[in-house]
Amino acid sequence: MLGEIIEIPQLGNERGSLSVVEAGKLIPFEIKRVYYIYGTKPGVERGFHAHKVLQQLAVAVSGACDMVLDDGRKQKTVRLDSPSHGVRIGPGIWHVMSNFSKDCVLLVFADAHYDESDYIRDYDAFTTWISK
Ligand code: T46
Repeated sequence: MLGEIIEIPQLGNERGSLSVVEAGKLIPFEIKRVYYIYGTKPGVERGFHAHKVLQQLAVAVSGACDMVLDDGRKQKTVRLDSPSHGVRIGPGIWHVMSNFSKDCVLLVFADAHYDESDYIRDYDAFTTWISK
């Protein structure tokens, strides 16, 4: 499903909150890499690519940003503004992040190591690739 939201349980008490993402339980893929995007300057947009095979889950663990997801036919905009909600970014989804708050930390779980050859960074190349 385009822009599927995964609810991440909040385990909390008077001491505060704790959330956990377990591979094979909350998300149906192994986690091989975790990265985080932060300090994004006002007005900056990021992404502008799709992945050929990579599966990811993105969570704004602090602050907020928007993500537009595009499967070549439909677009969906998701506001990421909670540590208890993540969006799945499957393969073949063009995505663009924008409207980062100053305090935004976007945490991303990925099922493979970094591989630039998995990126399609040109929108026309993406639409050609997705229609094959
Ligand atoms: C994605 C969205 C949500 C690495 O060397 N290793 C890594 O694991 C990553 C993620 C990036 N890089 C390098 C590649 C570039 O030279 O870091 C630089 C910035 O990456 P990029 O311009 O791709 O960043 P975003 O914010 O446009 O996209 C990132 C991820 O790259 C991408 O996979 O799905 O966040």
